[in-house]
Amino acid sequence: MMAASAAVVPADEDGYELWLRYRLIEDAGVRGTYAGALGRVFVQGAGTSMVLTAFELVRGLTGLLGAAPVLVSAPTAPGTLVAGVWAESATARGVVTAAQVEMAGPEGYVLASGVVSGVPCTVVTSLTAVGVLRGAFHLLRLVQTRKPVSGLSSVQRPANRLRMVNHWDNLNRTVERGYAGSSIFDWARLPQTESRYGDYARALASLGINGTVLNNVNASPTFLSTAFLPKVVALADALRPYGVKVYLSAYFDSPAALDPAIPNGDPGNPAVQNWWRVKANEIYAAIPDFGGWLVKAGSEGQPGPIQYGKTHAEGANMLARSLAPHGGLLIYRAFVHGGPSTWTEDAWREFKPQDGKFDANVVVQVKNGPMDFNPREPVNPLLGGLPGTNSMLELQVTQEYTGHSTHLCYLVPQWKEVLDFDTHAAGAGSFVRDIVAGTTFGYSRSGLAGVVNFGTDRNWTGHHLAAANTHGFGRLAWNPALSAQELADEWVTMTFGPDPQLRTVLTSMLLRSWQTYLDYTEVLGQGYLVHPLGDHFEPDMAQSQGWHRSDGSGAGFDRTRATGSGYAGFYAAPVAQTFESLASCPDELLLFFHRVPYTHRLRSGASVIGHIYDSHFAGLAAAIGLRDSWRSLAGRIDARRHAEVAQRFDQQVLWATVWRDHIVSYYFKLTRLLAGAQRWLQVELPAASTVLLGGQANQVTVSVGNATSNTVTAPVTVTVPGGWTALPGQISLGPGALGSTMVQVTPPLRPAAAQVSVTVSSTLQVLGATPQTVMVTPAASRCVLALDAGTDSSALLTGYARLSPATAWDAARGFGWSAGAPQSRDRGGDALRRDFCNDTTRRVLRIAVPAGLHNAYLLVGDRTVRCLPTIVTVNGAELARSQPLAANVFAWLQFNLDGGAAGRTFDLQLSSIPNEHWHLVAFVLLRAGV
Ligand code: GCV
Repeated sequence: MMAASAAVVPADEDGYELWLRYRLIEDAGVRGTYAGALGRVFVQGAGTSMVLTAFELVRGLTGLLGAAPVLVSAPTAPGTLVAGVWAESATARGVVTAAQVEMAGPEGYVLASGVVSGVPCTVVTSLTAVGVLRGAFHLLRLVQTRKPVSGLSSVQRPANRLRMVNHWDNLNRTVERGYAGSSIFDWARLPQTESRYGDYARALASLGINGTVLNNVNASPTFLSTAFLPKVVALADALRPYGVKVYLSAYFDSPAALDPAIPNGDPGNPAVQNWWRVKANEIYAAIPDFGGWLVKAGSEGQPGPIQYGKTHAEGANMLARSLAPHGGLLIYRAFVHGGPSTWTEDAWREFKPQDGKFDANVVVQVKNGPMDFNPREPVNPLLGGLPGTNSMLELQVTQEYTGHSTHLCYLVPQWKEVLDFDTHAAGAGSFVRDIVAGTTFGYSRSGLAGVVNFGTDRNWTGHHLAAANTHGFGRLAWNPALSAQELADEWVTMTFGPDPQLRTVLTSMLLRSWQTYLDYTEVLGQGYLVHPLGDHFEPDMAQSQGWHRSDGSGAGFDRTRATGSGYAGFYAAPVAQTFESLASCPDELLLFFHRVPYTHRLRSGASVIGHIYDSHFAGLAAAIGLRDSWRSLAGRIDARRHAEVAQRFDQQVLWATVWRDHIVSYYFKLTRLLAGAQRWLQVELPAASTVLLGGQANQVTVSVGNATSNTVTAPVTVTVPGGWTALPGQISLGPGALGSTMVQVTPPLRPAAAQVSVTVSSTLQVLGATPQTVMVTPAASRCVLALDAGTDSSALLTGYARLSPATAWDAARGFGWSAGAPQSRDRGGDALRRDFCNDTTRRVLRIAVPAGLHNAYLLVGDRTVRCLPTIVTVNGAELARSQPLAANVFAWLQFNLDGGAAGRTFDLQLSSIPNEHWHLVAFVLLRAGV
């Protein structure tokens, strides 16, 4: 049942339908076969979920078959599709036995072909209406993927009881680690609902997801306020018919935050316990099937029981007891960590001693790895390490460390490795998939949670191909036995159609994308190679050194029991031994567990350093291969989606180059070893050289490395934007040598963020030559006012005046804060961008502007954290507003200030969106026309 490859380019699509696309089956014969089996629809059973079932079947079949199915009230003609709750459908009972439907359970369903009163029928049935709805989606999936619908006898019972998505969505609609626009939940407009909520629910229901946590685990207490409850009720009502329960993330100290009479969140305080009981009663009165609370406690600034001298079990149980009378769950995260040296040990040390002490309605939610969601980590030893505690697995669908919505990184192969990992926790065959399904230790509640990647972008996930991860997560939560190949092919076919060439190419792209990402970003399991506090997108080996530990004398972090942190010993004996021993530790996790010399040989025969170099060159080549494969699909995919994804692949190749160059150059600088198949030159603009003074010549240092076995003498050139001038430098470096040279760059006076690239004019390949952003700020001598904002003591840019929180308005000085001091931060780095003033409250910067028209420029950004808008208003009029900026991206805002005939002062009010920080890095005033 294959369709012919696309002869005409399909019509443009925006991706909104996700995998629920029901395009006409082109082959008339195939279409006829399906129409013959499913052309008549008989829905039996009452309630909203059954109405939705009928709606979905009609919608799907109409699209696929090109004609609406005939709705019938009895199976009197062959080819009737019967969808009914088993107890309410005599027809279903005629085909499906009680034993079958019981086997599927209340959440599952049965698809069966049979004959009723001589009439051949296809039956979708379940003990519940929601089960029938899920079955309807399954049946449509069969048609979408051109699978047979005859001879069906399929009992579908979910492997996991909890199949949840977690939103890290905030009150102001920002999304922590979200890369697809804003939060889909419009809290300001709720309880007014919108059609997108229904479409969201359909998408979840089609995968069998049965729970959603609506808000970020870094939770605002407001979500539990009484005033907020109607909003949650509205969403619960919208999602209920689709079988999706709502849960809320709860702030541990909510009682103190919401009730002025309660001093803290101490679980031992009866007033606190009572507050939670009353809160649970209030919520359940409004939402009788409310799922429960998810809690991040004692982690990354969130309060928790330890600060009150209580254990995690005591804290969790106190909360759980308020939910228990209502059948609610308390999901308690095990993500706790201290600094880099004990990071991987902390969760084990805090949770392992508590095993068996948690109440029955507590589920401990454990991330797949012990660090965070790095591209590769060993399986978290708490999975299998808590036999006496209900546990569930937390995966990250949103691509925090795996390329945001820029890189294609299909995570199902990674998740399969986790699910299929044998922990040996209860002897051989103790797979993670069975532990979280609850069967290994007899958990009463357990399952999977995925930090989801949905946002307000029209296609939900930013990158069209990122929806493959959403789909794969949901399907694995239902059935972890599905293979990555099956899931990739299913998603591709549902999302882009059944063209065989397209399916082959795109499925293969998905399946190799994680390994490709690992090859250009990762180093033998080291974990963090990004700035630990930042956006987790760009490489930053220097800032993550405490985590990866590689230095000139060796690579890796010793986590053995014998000589290291002892982490390897947390696993069950055979696994612990495998990781402990250098001889048996898998190479892909080598540097997570061991510290070795760079000359250490891997199983491939390559040295560690040779592997680091070669795998990163190969990774970039593979990323280019992904881009080329996508380009080869032009004409087989609608032009709009093809072009949008093609743009992302261009970016991916650019960033893969940045990653390769960063990692390879870093290790060459550390080791000066030549190894592997590649030889190259490397150039680098040290951070200080990426700030240029406008309107004057800058002597810029360029570092150069010669990773070849010959002496290299060559000019070092700079490509600059129009209106700039640049004079080259020259290097002469022996084999394996590092050196530097100066180039001269003169940008125009005006502030700008501009792209330059530095390279060595040589036939050798040059790493570090991709264009990079330099910041131009006017030479202070040419400015009316030049302020470097930040802390009281950090370095200042030459000639710039300090603007710190302590700089109160002073008429003689002509600038300063006029009503309350802001905060400041120092992130380290170059003098200009290292530090800034900031606040979540509006602050006023008063500026004396001399007579005449002036251009004001304000630099915003943060080296480590992304920035939401900084808004400048004067007398209520908005003069400038920055776009949201990724970490380490800076932008100049510009507006005019007219000093009139005699000069005047302006009060610049600085603010952001609610609860977010504005940023001020520098302020410059130039006379207009200069
Ligand atoms: C929700 C990491 C992420 C944080 C996230 C945290 C968590 O630290 O970078 O953004 O916060 O994990 O899972 O709680």
